[in-house]
Amino acid sequence: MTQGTKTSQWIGRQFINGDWREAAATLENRNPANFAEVLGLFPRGTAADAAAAVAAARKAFPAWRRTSRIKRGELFDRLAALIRRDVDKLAATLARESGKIVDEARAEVVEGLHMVQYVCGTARQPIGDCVASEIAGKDLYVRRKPRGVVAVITPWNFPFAVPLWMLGPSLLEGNTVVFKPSDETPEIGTQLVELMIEAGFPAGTVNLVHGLGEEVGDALARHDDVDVVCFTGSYEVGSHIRKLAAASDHKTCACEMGSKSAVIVCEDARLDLAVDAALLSAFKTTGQRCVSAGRAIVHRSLLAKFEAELCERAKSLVFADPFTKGAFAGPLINQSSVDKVLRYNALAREEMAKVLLDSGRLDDDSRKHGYFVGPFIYRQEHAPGLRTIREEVFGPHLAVIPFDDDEQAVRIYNDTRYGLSMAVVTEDYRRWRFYRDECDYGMGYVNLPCIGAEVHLPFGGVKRSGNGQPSAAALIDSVTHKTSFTVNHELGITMAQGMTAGAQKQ
Ligand code: UN1
Repeated sequence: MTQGTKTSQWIGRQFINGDWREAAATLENRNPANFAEVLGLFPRGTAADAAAAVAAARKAFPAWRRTSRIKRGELFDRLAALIRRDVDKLAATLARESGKIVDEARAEVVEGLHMVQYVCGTARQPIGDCVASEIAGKDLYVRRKPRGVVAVITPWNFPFAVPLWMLGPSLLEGNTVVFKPSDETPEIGTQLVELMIEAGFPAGTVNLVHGLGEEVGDALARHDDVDVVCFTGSYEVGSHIRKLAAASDHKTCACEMGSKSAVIVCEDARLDLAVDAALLSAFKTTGQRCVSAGRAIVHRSLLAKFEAELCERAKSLVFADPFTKGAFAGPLINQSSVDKVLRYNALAREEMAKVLLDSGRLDDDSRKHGYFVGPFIYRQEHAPGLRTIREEVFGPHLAVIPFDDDEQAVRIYNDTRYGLSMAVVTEDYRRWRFYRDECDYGMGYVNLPCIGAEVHLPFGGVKRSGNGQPSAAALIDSVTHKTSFTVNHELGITMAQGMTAGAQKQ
């Protein structure tokens, strides 16, 4: 498609109670690599649509939770086959509307597939424990039960894998769901639901509502018949959702929010590996992973070499249309992201940083219609009160912060209100153990970037990065309730804790 062309190829619909529904109003879905291109129109859902979807999910819940867990799991097996069939189509949609380069978009589809495979395998795993009682004639069981209706509110930067991190465990455990994809990536969300329908998920178990966070997202978080809200996105929105959810007595949230993740380069680090780790962590996905590194915390003895190599390599990275061969990353998602990143780049200068590389807005002929911004790298000595080395930017903006000893590196690392992902580059097993234990994070890495987690691990952070309810494999804990169940096999009653059963006949 040539730049400047305006088309409306795709008309999205909502899926409620087993029916595709048109919406009264629509929103445009634009290509971030060429904002003149309208990829399609999709529904601007309302609070009433959200309520209808919650009612459908509630209605479907009793039959779904009574369905055999193995049968529920088998639907995920079918879904896996459909994702494999459509992997190229899904990757293309994802790349087009999120701006993620197509090779990475494919990796994300594969990550979603891995989650589906994990969920399918988990169907045959125990749903609880059998534990001993003080009384020989009693059996004690711990059993997970579904919570009910789960609202799944997901971001544009991982619009296929993150929904599956949440939809998978929720549905497997017997919950029903209302899924609200980001308004930046409605089409891939719709394609995922289409595949789920084709796989055979019954009407009402999966409902899809599109629209704006402040309209549909808020309505779901507020709705009294939603039991769990699963959210991934910014700290500001996550904290707003948690407050809305707290107004009802029973509702819980699993929130994965912002970060100021870091790669720590120790004095014994292999320089080539450290530079690779920093480049991937800071600039892959144009710095728009929630785990992207905004900081490289580097031992002073390596500083000059590290900075020179890092900038040299960063200059050669290609930020281009997602379908360009050899591209390393694509555009930012929208104009407000561009404004935010450029504002933080300027703020680094105001905070007296030494700017090492400022690629700025990339607006040559091939990129002037897209939201392209290149790497910004600066050296900043750690000091109290500096904003750029503490706040999340969500773009290709990297501070190099020198340190002199490991204790200081840990203090620098922990000096932000976030705690999501941390990588340490070292050859010394005593050293990485120290960082492992002293840094605040949800995902830790040694001799790797701080991005690239696998689905069978818990994914979530501490401080402002999360509320202690990680997703991916660990989401099962958030969407189930652990119940105890005690069965007496004796003819009379013997109480635990040595309590006498006074009411009984002697
Ligand atoms: C996100 O950063 O928003 O760990 C999700 C990773 C990916 C998921 C990232 N598996 O980088």
